Amino acid sequence: MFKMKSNRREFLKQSVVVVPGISLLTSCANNTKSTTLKKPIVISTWDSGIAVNKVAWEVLKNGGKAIDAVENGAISIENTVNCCVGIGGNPDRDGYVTLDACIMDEKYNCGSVAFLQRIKNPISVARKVMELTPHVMLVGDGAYQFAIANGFKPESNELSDDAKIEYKKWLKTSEYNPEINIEQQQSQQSLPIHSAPAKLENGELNHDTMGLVALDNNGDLSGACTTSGMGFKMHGRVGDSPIIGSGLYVDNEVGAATSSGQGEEVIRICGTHLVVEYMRMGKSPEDACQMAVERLVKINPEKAKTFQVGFLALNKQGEYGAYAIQPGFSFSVTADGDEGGKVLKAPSYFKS
Ligand code: SD4
Repeated sequence: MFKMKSNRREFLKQSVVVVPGISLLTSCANNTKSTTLKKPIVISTWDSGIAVNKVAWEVLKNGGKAIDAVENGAISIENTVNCCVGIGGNPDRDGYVTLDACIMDEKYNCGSVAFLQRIKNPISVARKVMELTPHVMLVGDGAYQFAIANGFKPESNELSDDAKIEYKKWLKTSEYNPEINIEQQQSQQSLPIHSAPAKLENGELNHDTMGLVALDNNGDLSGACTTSGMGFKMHGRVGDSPIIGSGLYVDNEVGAATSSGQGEEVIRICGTHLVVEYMRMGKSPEDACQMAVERLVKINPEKAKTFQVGFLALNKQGEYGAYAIQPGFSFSVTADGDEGGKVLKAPSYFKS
């Protein structure tokens, strides 16, 4: 699925049917925003979410809990080799794959791991942090030790074949020298600090995090977010994905939201918490996502042209929506009555 990334981009270019609001990418449905109560339902980032939703749906359709659905969905993609989630993902500048993940249930319980290496299912470690510790977040070696102590197997830190190829290519063109203080250089030039290129060598945006949120039959919301982060980031860099309120937020009274894209930008506005708060004020999921994007753009409209952030939200009524800064952010929806799932294209602030 992720391996066919360039084909997927082609598919996205060729298959978009533009309708008001959200553009439909598959033939499964023709409305853009749900208006009636839909449950159970699971929505997730990108077209790769279709396969993830399918796994989550197995839990939801049998009356299972949203928290189990989102964890199982996230595990399923962590178990595949792809650019952006799990130990097969693209490494950081120094050649290490470092993973970020978080999970949140219907009772504000949350768990998170960041800068975790050599563990296949960071989302399950995050769940264990949530369930077994008094803490919310464990990072680096501490997270790794905790994982091992809880029965997770240490994996090799050898890069996947795909990641080796990508890393080699990146090293060639980046001429990366670990001695260079990139942050300082950038601040001297008054440029925004990017810890990784916003675009890859082939022009594709440097992301594809898996974030998913679900509403179960019982009416409870939960969410999960998992990623290997921005490819070729600085060693030690942590993005928005494991940060509760940035990459993921769930408020069972109101709704849930997740994000994908340039994590630094999401963090500075506590993006998904903001989306949920807009929904609390009565905004629809899509409007809430749009308002969060507009908040980001307002900070620096010129800089906003250079990066992608997409938000995805689901409210307590089973209504969903998304909005991104740049075109190209897609998401997957699987719901009662639409079990096969559909891929939708999010509207965006910039149109091209
Ligand atoms: C990050 N938000 O590490 C993540 C990157 C991402 O798809 O979205 N990847 O900043």
